[in-house]
Amino acid sequence: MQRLRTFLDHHCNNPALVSVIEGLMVACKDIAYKVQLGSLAGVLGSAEQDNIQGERQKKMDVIANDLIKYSLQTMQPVKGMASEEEADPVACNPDGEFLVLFDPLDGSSNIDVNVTVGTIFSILQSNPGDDPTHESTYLQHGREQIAAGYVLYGPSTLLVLSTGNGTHMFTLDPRVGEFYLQRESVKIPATTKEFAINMSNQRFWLPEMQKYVSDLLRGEEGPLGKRFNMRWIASMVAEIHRILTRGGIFMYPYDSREPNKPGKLRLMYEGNPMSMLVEQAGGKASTAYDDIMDVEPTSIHQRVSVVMGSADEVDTVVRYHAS
Ligand code: AHM
Ligand code: MG
Repeated sequence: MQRLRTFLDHHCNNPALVSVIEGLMVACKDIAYKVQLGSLAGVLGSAEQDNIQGERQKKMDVIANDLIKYSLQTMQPVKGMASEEEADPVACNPDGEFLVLFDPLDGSSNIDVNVTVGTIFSILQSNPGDDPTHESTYLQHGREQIAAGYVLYGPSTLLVLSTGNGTHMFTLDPRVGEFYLQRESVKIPATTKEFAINMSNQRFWLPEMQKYVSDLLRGEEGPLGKRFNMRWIASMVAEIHRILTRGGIFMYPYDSREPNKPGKLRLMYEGNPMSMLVEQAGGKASTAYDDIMDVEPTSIHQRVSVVMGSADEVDTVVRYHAS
């Protein structure tokens, strides 16, 4: 079995980047340990405060955010960071070369019911002269990411990573504290019969999305000609992990409740890194109109409509929106 470090030494020709990924994994192993202890570590429940998005934070959102933040602040190659849980970007080493954006605990509304949660991260190259405290420094397109990944805290703790050369999965052996290669260059099947969407929001979607989902629910008798199965975990990391493992389509689309905030998910902490992982595995990631990684970022906390997974099914959704 190949250790993460050995794999990265062979696959990533950038020692500074490898050291950042390894440093992030130290923080993530700590998060995994606390998540596993749950109530025994006193980490479940609400933090009784809201984040910048106006969402109630869980205790573990704050703990995970602080663990990653403090770890990034000690890394020499990191110039600055932006977090879903922080109002403003945070400066690290002024001579650093990377910017790290992260969702410290995606799916945290599930934590009290012991369902899989995860940390999502995106790594960008900083430009000389960039001010790491300024939002504009971080506003690069998804295509400019030099690495993206997530760590899944489920029955096993997994790292799923891309440095632009395929998407690879690693499993943590908690007995020795090492990640080992589980699957190299995963491939998402192009076709699928499994979809994931929060159906309770149906009346708020665009008419095109309502039509697609209603056609899909008609099964073999509908225009899509096949019977679909539905899954909704309410934890994007877990849904995307299922899709990377066996295919599927995940959608959190445009929503009329938030005309200026397309959908719920965040472009920089969720949309872009997950799009890189999905595309590097042969899948597609779209807003329903454009590739997510081509969306022009205008704010670090901006939202984006998300349709990603098996390539043919994403194409079908895009076709519904083109007509
Ligand atoms: P979070 O980052 O605050 O946890 O929010 C994102 C999560 C995603 O993981 C998941 O797909 C979605 O919110 C679930 O939303 P819903 O509450 O509509 O089921
Ligand atoms: Mg999230």
